[in-house]
Amino acid sequence: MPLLEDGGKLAVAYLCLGSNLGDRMANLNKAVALLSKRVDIERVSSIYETEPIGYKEQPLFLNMVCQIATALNPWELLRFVKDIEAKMGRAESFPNSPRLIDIDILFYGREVIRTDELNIPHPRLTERAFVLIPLAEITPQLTHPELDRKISELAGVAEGRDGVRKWTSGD
Ligand code: PH2
Ligand code: MG
Ligand code: MG
Repeated sequence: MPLLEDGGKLAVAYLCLGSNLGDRMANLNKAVALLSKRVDIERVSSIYETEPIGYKEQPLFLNMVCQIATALNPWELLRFVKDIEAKMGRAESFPNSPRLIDIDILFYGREVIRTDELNIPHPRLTERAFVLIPLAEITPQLTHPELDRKISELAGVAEGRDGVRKWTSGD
């Protein structure tokens, strides 16, 4: 099942990283460093401080997105990011605590994969300003393969945009 055309060509994928526990900035940096061991980090967005979506009773997140190039297929990429989450969580967390790091696959080329294990494009990304705003910063012209709408368009109309603010470590 070669998803990579012509054998060795790298796929471009987008990841969203989030942290709302501990030294959030250090957690994002560590995740990027661990990712870079097996994938090429091509672009990174600014870091944004974002209000929690879904479960409101938790601290503010730092979120960012990365564009990567990878020889891993989507299932290998999922395994790889889950291993990084586990490695970081095990070292610095305790049972039932919020996760220090969340790494979600947003897009993998223009693949559409809907299985229990793997859902690409990320099914909730179109509702999430904390994903769309950083993504629009690095790839505004990218189109969603199922909706054929540009990320810049989706980001422009996303709910909760005022809950997503650029963050600098001095804040
Ligand atoms: N992740 C969630 C649920 N809610 N809210 C923000 N602002 N940022 C996140 O990364 C986030 C969230 C589940 O993974
Ligand atoms: Mg998530
Ligand atoms: Mg996740």
